Amino acid sequence: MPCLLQNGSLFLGFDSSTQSLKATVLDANLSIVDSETVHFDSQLSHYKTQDGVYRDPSGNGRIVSPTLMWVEALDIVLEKLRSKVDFGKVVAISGSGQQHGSVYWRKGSLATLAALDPSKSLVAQLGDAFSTTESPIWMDNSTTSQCREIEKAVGGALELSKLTGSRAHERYTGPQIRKLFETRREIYHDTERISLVSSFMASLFIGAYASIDETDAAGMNLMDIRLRVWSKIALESTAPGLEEKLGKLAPAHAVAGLISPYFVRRQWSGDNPNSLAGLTLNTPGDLAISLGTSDTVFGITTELNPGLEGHVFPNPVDPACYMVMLVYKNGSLTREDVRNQYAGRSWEVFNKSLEITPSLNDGKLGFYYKEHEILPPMPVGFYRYVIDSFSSNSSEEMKEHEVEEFDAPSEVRALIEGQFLSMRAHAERFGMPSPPKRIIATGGASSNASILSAVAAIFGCPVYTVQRPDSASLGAALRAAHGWLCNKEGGFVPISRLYSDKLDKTSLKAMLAEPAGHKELLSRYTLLMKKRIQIEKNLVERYGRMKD
Ligand code: ADP
Ligand code: XUL
Repeated sequence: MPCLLQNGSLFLGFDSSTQSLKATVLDANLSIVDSETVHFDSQLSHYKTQDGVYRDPSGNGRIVSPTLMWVEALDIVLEKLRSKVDFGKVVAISGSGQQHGSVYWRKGSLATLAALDPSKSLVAQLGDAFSTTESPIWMDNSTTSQCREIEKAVGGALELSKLTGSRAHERYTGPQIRKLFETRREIYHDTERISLVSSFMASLFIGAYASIDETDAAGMNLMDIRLRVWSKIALESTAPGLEEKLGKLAPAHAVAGLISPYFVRRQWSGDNPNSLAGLTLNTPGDLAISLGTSDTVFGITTELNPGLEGHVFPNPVDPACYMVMLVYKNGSLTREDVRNQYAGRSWEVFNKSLEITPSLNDGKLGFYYKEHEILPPMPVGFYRYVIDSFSSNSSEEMKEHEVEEFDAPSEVRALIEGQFLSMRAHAERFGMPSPPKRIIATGGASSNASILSAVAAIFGCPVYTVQRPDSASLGAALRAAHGWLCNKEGGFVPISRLYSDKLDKTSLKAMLAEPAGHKELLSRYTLLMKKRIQIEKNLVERYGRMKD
């Protein structure tokens, strides 16, 4: 393709996610030339994480990751890349981090960052750089009281959502900072700068504190979503003296600094926003489903309409519109748990179970919350129901009874159907396209064709995938190229100019994975979805964490 990008140049994208650090290298034709992964549990086993995290054994919901592990992962991935990629050709770098996670730099660390010695590893030089060595991450659920305090201080949950794009959520960085201030004040005061995972990783590249990007900042409950500046009232409701610890915000399309004469670094962002870029999502009828450690559903919109459910973020690649998203904590790790219990620890057996059980599962509905769920806000627990009058044409007439357990294959189908019925119901309620024109699936589990076939049947639309399931690092590499182009042209240019009518010649091309299921089945799923939502409402009333 005639290159807007300089021939021979390379663009590097990273994704520091829950379970691994991934890297993707794109050439000037936007073809993938290399990709590397460092898996935390297995390749950095001395940190003794499970799924990349530490879960507090007391059951208080505290979930953190060792900050230094992310640093060491970067050392390793750069080593791996160095053996295959000519770093001299890399002209731009960008990256993503798991959203919401935070890093606390000790006083004096700016000087350490500025004096990093390239002949030594990063991990050898940053051992003392953090005021707390453990970073709270998006899976954490230990800040419920801080969430309620912050909501109360700004005038209620809906007010906070209108102000920042979301009501207060335990994993959001503002409530996490408030908890640190309330419970470990000396650490808060010893902190010079608070980074998100994205700006933290960027800081390692530029040897200075990188600004927090506006899109990722929307996952903190601290930024005014309309004005894209820190909100004074949200800051004051969180902790004193916070603004100076956060530094300035940077627009998502800004180039934040030079790494060396060769490298231009583009603003880093959250993993879901970068996935939106990597999936080239630019049509309002498109919906993306990411099946990674978390499950997320996201799309784009031109209207700003925040409510109590879901989240609104600035669109990282188009300043004129927004990204809307739903997030599930019970994603891949819960599927692994059910696979281990009911499918002999094997994806093959898991998929076989989906093949041998009928669509709609004979009215067996399951709710599997291995972790505290975000959507709906439910504590840990598994619930199973059988619909008695399953052939009825009205969900109100369908009656259900609770059971202890299903047969093993039905457990698998109940888990998979349950997740996508829930996604469809909440996505419709949130005003996302229904039915979508198409779904683009990404994340580790999007490589599973049996799961994608259930998605196509339940949503009633075709499902597409991209070449590699790690769209966050791919999107980061694309954004690196976009940053380079904006820099060259001296201002913002739409990202689609990079690929416009040549998308099918690039590694970003979406490929049809599953055609839409048939119409009659879709209408039965619609009834089952309504029934599921009624049962879910009852469960939330009985056990839920947030009843408003
Ligand atoms: P993250 O980026 O959040 O760390 P990934 O997108 O890399 O996560 O996804 C990792 C998950 O992918 C694993 O936890 C695993 O359960 C899931 N996965 C990998 N292969 C399959 C498969 N064939 N079927 C279902 N899930 C899979
Ligand atoms: C998004 C969220 C998760 C993390 C996973 O709000 O909490 O999707 O970004 O890395």
